[in-house]
Formats: sequence, C-alpha cells, structure tokens
Amino acid sequence: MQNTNLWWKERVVYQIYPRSFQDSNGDGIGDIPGIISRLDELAALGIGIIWLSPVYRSPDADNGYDISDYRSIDPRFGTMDDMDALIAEARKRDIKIIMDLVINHTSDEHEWFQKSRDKNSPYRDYYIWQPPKGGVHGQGRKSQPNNWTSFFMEDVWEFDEQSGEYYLHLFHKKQPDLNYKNPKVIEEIKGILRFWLDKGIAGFRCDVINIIYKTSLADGKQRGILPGMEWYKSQEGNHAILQELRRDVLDKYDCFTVGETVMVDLDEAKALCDTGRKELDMLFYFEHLEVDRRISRFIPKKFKAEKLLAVFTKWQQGLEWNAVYLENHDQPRIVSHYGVDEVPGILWFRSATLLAILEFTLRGTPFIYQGQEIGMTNFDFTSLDQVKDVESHNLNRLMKRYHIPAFLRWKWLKASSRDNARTPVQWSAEDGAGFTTGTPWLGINRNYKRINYASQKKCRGSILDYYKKLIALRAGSETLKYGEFKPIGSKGGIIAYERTLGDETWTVLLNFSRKPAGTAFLEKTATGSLLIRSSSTIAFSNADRKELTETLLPYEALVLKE
Ligand code: ISL
Ligand code: CA
Repeated sequence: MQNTNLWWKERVVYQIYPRSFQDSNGDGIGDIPGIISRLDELAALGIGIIWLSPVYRSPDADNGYDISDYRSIDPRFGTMDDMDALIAEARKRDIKIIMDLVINHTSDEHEWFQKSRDKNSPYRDYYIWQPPKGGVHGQGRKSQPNNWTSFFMEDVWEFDEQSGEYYLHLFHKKQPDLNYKNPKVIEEIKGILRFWLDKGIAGFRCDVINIIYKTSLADGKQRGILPGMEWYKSQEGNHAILQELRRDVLDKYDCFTVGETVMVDLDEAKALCDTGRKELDMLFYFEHLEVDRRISRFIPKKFKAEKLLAVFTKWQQGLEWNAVYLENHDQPRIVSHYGVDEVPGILWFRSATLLAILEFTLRGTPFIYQGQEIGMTNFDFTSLDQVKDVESHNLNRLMKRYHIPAFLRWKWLKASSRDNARTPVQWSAEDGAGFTTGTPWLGINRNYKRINYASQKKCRGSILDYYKKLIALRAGSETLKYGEFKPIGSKGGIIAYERTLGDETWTVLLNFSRKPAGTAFLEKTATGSLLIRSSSTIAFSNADRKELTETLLPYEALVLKE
C-alpha cells in the first residue's frame, strides 16, 4: 500500500473547541493558557495532533468562525505569546497543532470588508456584490439578486446602505463570502497560510472548503433545501484554487490538510483527495452521521445499523484514506445520537465503548472531539434561552414560520442543536466541573458529577481507559492502521466487518441495539482470539470464541484477531 507511515496517518487527532475546553482566569471562557495546562492529559491519552477550532480575533457572531483578523489571537483566548507558548509546549510533548482555516467568508468587521463597502475601493472585489434585481431595493426577496438560501436558514443577500448593493453570505450575515474569482484574494490566503506555517503549525482543517468558488450567481434550478448549490458546490474553479494553494504554499512545508466538505458525493470526494491531483489530504463527509436523518439533519428517522454499515463500506472502500470522526462542534454527542445516554447506566458505558471501538477499527486518521473520550452526552436543555447557537435560533424561527408545533420544534432542536457538543468539558466533580471558577459561557451538563475526567482517570476499564488503550492498540497494529476494510454483514442491529493485512485479520462485531442479538445470519463465522469485549474491560484472552460470538449483549462489541 502506498504512502503508509506518514505522520498524519499514524497519529490520532484531538479537536479542541477552545471556549469550552479549559478556562484559566475565571471569566467562564476557555482559553489558550487553559489548553497548555491540559497538555499532559492529552499526551497521556496518546494523541499526536491537536486541531484547534478558531482562536483568531472575531466579533463572535458564529463562535469564532467569523474572523476579523487572521493574524491575531482574540483577547478572550489570550495573546499571540500564549499561542507561541502553546505551539512550543505541544512540541515538547511531540504534539503537532493544526489550525482551523475559515476562508469561505470573513467577518463583516474584517478590514477588507469594511473597505470593500466603498464601491471605488481596491477591496471592492474581495467580496461578492450585486445590485438589486430590477434596480430597486426594498421589495424583500424579489429585490435580491438570486433565489439562493443560506446554510443558516436565512437570506443569503444582505443590503448595504453605504454602497447601495447586496453582498452574498452563505452563512450568517456577519460572514460575507470572499470572491475567489479575484486572484488577489487567493494571494491574501497564501500569506495567511505562510504566516501560520512559519510559526510551526502542522496543517489546516479547512472550513466548508468545497463551496468557496462560485461559478455563477444565476438562480438555482433545483428546488430543495439549498437552491443555487449547483453553482458553488465542488466547482472546477474550487479544485483549481486548492491545487494552487497546495503547489505554491502547502507543499513547501511538512503539513497536511483535512477539508470539511459539505454535501459531497463519493466522486467529488475522490477528486478532492486524489493523491495525484494534490488538493486535500483527507476530508470530512457527513453521510455516516445522517443515516437516521431526513433531507436535513434536523428531522429524524429510524436508525438502521445496515445503513450505517453500507455508508462506511462505501467511503472506506471508495477513498484512499479517510478522516474518521463521530463528533465535532457542530454535531450532537455520538453516545446520545447512536448510543444510549441514560446515565449512569451500563448501556451508556457499553455504547460509548462500542462507538470508540467502531472509530478505532476503521481505516483512516481518527479524530476525537473533546469530551468524547469520557462519553459526554447531549445537554439536557430545558428552554431555548439556554441555547446560544445562532443556527438553532434561526432554525426555530424557520420552523415557526412553517407552523411546526412547539413540542416538535423543541424535540428536534434539542436533538440537533450544535450546543449539545459545545458545553464545557467535564474535568471533575467540583463546582464548575473543573472547567471554570466563574460562570461558564454555556451551561455545564448537569451530569458532570457522574461523567468527568477525574473519576474516569482513576478507574481501570473506564471509557477514558478504553480510548487510551484503543489509541495504543492502533499505534501498534499495521492492520488497524492500513488493513483493507471488508464488510461481513448486518442484521437485527448488528454490524460486522473485518480488516485485513497480509495474513492477519481483525474481525469486528458491533451490536447497535437494546436487545441481545445473534450472529447466526453472518455468512462467515467470526474467528480468531478475542481481543476486546466492550461488556468488560479490554480483554486479551483466548476464551472460547464460539460461546462468545453467538450472541451479543445489547451494545456489546467484540473484536477478534487471527
Ligand atoms: O452544522 C451544520 C448543520 O447544522 C453544517 O451545515 C455546518 O454549518 C457546515 O458543516 C459548516 O460548518 C462549518 O462552517 C460554519 C460554522 O458555523 C461551523 O461551525 C463550521 O464547522 C461557518 O463557518
Ligand atoms: Ca478564560
């Protein structure tokens, strides 16, 4: 197999959402000194790369994904000296850092945009400006330049009185989209990349990177949730930009990129990460998190394990290399989504470890999101005032407009709100969960006394202990890292697959159901000696496999090696 042993294939990534990770000064907001104080914990866990969600200067309309200065650190997170210290301290522990690169849009408070509002400014073409349709503003959507709609369920066009035109924003109105038809914009981005790479940053997670180039501003023909998508999703011009950034900048450094790509299909993804084309090294797709979702990720449908296996089979076999993840700052907690979050409880424990086993037995670079390693759950919101996420509020407004009854709106919001993943990390059972001595910026989950880092650290066989052991297991196994993925079968909540390299085979059986389930349906019997069993601590034994694999307990996972 080609290209093995690259450090970004060997290592495990840990995503830090800074404002919720660790507060160091009691203002209730996580910060960079807080991250430094936890580096030893992360090193002990065995991770080798940190992905840092945005810490750049930002007015915070979208929690830092609206950047007003790409070369400075927001005071709420610390200073550039703190950032330099973080890079140095991480390096001492052999941990590399990748930054979030948010370049589809800037903040409207970015200097470029402020200057761009002047029609005669050389910055005018940094953004996408259009006159009102028919020349008259003020007729609502009719005056807007086209029929596109935004990812945040609002208009994509905002009228600017100063210059008498609209600007495009695929996300929040405080996030104007950059104009990638302007070569000057691309040069600016190259400068930003060099700035961070020269500081010792090891790569980038590239926000919504397959929609930055807009081929046309014509109306979208397809109806559906995002009309207009055909003019900006995975366009030829987008590929060209990624190739240029790679050729002119990224390839000159020892770094990698992972793209967040929205609504990609397998063919688009292949083009974006084909090693020969030199665009991205890997990407995040969403399909595996949407097997129980309808058209939009807000509307649920029944989970089917068979579907999950089919989705993984498609991507595992379709791409040369995967970015494997189950959680991030935009998604509900995985144990609440595909597992059981009744806490404390055996099913919570077992499903959290089953999901860990799933993640570490797939082929690709694993990404853990902060708190996933202790089985943190969705937040038990009791009212909308507890929710801060702009997307959730917009969604609620939209659903109201469509007369969706309050109880349903609330149910869907609770399950899908991005704030589920954004509550502070539960470090201990102390007040403030060891996250802050002050008032946290977002509520702390009430279950922090039962689910926290300190208690799991003390306990062999805890979820945290599983993650540690799985990380070590993967590090020591070429088959887990590079072996081929083959599905075995799925029925009644069980999914089974194997990983093979040379004459070694690892077989994985996962029961995604609340009922015990039999494996008799499998075309192939699982063989090998038992390595992991999620209903106990990690086992390394040669117990009778037949007895062990005929029936799986609810949410039990087994891994056998031959
Ligand atoms: O999370 C989503 C749906 O709820 C996605 O549509 C999400 O908005 C999309 O994946 C883009 O996410 C990224 O860019 C956004 C930012 O709000 C997200 O936090 C970021 O991950 C705009 O920069
Ligand atoms: Ca702070």
